[in-house]
Amino acid sequence: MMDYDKRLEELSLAHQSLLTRRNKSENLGNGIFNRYENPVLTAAHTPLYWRYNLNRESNPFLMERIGINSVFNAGAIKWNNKYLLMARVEASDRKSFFAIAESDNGIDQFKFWEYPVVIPETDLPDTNVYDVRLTAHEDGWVYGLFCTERRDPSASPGDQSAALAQCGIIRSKDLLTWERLADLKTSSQQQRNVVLHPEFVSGKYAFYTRPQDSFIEAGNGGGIAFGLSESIENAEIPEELLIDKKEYHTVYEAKNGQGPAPIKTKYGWLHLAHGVRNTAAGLRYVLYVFMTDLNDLSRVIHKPAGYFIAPEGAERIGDVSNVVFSNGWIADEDGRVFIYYAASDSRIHVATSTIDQLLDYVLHTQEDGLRSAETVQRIHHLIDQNKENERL
Ligand code: M1P
Repeated sequence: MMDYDKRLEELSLAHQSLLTRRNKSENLGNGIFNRYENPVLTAAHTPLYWRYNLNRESNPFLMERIGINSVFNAGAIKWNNKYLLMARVEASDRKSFFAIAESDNGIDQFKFWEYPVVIPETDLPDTNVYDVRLTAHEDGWVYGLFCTERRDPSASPGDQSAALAQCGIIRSKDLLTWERLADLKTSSQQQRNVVLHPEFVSGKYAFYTRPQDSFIEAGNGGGIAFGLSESIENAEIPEELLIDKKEYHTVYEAKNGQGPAPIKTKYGWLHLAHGVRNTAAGLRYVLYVFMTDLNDLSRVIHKPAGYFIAPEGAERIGDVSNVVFSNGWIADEDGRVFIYYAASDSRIHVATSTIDQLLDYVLHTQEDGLRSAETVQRIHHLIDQNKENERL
């Protein structure tokens, strides 16, 4: 006969030890950011009382009644001096939802709030919601823009995977209760990775979008776009302007998407985005950084070549392997930046950097030369420079 009390005690101890575990930064890093030893949030971090019916009579085997598969792709915000992640939690039934976890230092001991977030629905219920981007807008609200997915009504009965993705919008003043606004209207059939800019632009709400014409492939969707809407309650973008396009033989040749809302610096807006390329082993998702002009948000003024973060070691393995994805970062008052990135659609990691480091990276790293010969020439140049400076 199973010892209910013993099992409960062991489960609680294991959970407590995970939640109180400290995180350690890697030693050397690349000078741009530091990775950490442990993921900050995983499925195992979800409270036991979300998963187990803790009643000896109705659950004598103390079995999990609701399975949690993964915790990934989190929006992030600093709130009341805590570092908050609004994570995409995916249950074992494949439905994802949002739940907030908080930490005192942003790098470890994240703990979920008691209840997952309740998202009110529109007249057209969402089948699945995911990848929220949080924006503290200058209008005083905190907005969450997320992907709402529903079955494609034009799909044949035999096709049970065709979906339509659009941008859902919620807002809150306390992050506890959320108001649902109308879904964003654009002329694109599919819309994912939509992000609200934190400031008004010409008195309007500004959005980064990613129009595409098929669910998985970007198709003719050209990349990250920018658009303005008169209203947020009934947001509609009449015109999307392509600002960062897909490009042949780069890390964003198949598709790309804006990450979190950009960070304002004295030199321009810092953006974090993901780029996707296709390989024989499937799609590979990496993160890259670029900067847009302070006055003309549609103008990219700096864009270092290649990726900023690519999946490494264990990060490469998960439900959708070879993926890093970020929709949340926090710029702290002291200049530190916490970059929350999910690994392989399974768990969340943190990388830390500073505004100074990110500016140095974005301002002084060369743009993609787009040809092998150019890369070789750049390395030759660097070797010669180091020789001149007697660094060899
Ligand atoms: O599986 C990788 C990612 O795929 C999608 O991103 P994108 O729309 O750019 O292809 C999203 O479903 C994202 O959640 C997921 O991490």
